[in-house]
Amino acid sequence: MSSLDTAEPGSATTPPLTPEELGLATRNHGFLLEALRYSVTPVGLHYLLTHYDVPQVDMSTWALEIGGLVERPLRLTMDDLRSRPSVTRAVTMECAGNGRMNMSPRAISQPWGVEAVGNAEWTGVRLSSLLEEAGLRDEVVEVLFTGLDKGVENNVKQLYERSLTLDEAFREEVMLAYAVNGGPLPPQHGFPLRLLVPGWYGMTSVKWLASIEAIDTPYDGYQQSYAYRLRQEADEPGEALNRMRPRSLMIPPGVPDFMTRHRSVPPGPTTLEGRAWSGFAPIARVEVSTDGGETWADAELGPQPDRYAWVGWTAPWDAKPGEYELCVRATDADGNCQPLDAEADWNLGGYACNAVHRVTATVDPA
Ligand SMILES: Nc1nc2c(c(=O)[nH]1)N[C@H]1C(S)=C(S)[C@@H](COP(=O)(O)O)O[C@H]1N2
Ligand SMILES: [Mo]
Repeated sequence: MSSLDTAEPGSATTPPLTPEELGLATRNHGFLLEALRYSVTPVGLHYLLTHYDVPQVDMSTWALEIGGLVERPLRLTMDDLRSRPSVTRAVTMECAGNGRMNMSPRAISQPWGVEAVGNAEWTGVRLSSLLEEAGLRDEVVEVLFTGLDKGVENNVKQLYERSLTLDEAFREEVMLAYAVNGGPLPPQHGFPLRLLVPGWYGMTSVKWLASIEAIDTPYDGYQQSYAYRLRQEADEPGEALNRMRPRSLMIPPGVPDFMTRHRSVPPGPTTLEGRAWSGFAPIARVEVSTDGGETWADAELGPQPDRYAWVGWTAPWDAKPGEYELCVRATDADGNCQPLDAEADWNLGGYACNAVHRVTATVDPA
């Protein structure tokens, strides 16, 4: 059996899509490339990924428990959380499996194209302030976040859980979010409360948060020590995923063919545009190509109001009649860049495939 977003070792295969993958693709959705026009993604257009079922939450009994190796265990209701100082930040979140469909052979899992991303304005409470209030004991090395949702993956029955090291947990931009784009979290995005770790792939931003536990040994549960790791072979431990690699996407110009999404573009001067992000460092450069990646020209970068939000880019294009393969690639300030094709980053789980975005287009005769 396949498992969502966390391909089992040895399950990598080639097309056609399986019925299970199609089933996952209808439960979980990507965002729409034309929605790159909005800096803040409307909530309904934000990508969605849920491993199991969206849990039912009874707000008359729900409270966040903060316990484990702490001086003062806390039990916080939504009113308690909302009465604390709040922070709001625009944050780009992307699934670690984004780009998986471009890898060959591909992992059997949620079959993402390049659309597993969104940039929303999240509001909540700084995680560090709550951890300070609870008081971590000296022996604590990690904090564990447990969601309310349960399921089975590769025969392992589990609650959805992930941990963070103390360095990450105390980063000032890490928050527990109870609102998105000014409204309460919708059920599918983690109502009533989720962890939000800006800069990291989405798997670590645990939805439907029930508890936070301070622990004295690194957490080795399924979603941490088995899933979300880069490996070539099934029997190697692999390397844990964390930050988002740089990626840029373009608003496909012109109009699409219904089935293939191939574009028809009217001739004449136009502007290519889109957005770019990286979890490692600010975006330093975006380049576009109209010839499939043979030659590149620098795009102009827009303002970056929030370090962890994507940045807009534009590039002029004088579209002459003909056939084109439009490409865009981003480089961050650490020098991380996007590979030309997906082969370079092939891995068994189909993670972190940030190959350049390609859009084919026909510029019609005048
Ligand atoms: N409790 C819980 N948290 C979760 C998940 C989940 O299945 N259960 N999915 C994770 C994954 S893999 C991703 S990519 C993001 C997706 O967040 P979104 O659906 O709000 O876009 O949530 C993460 N948090
Ligand atoms: Mo994900």
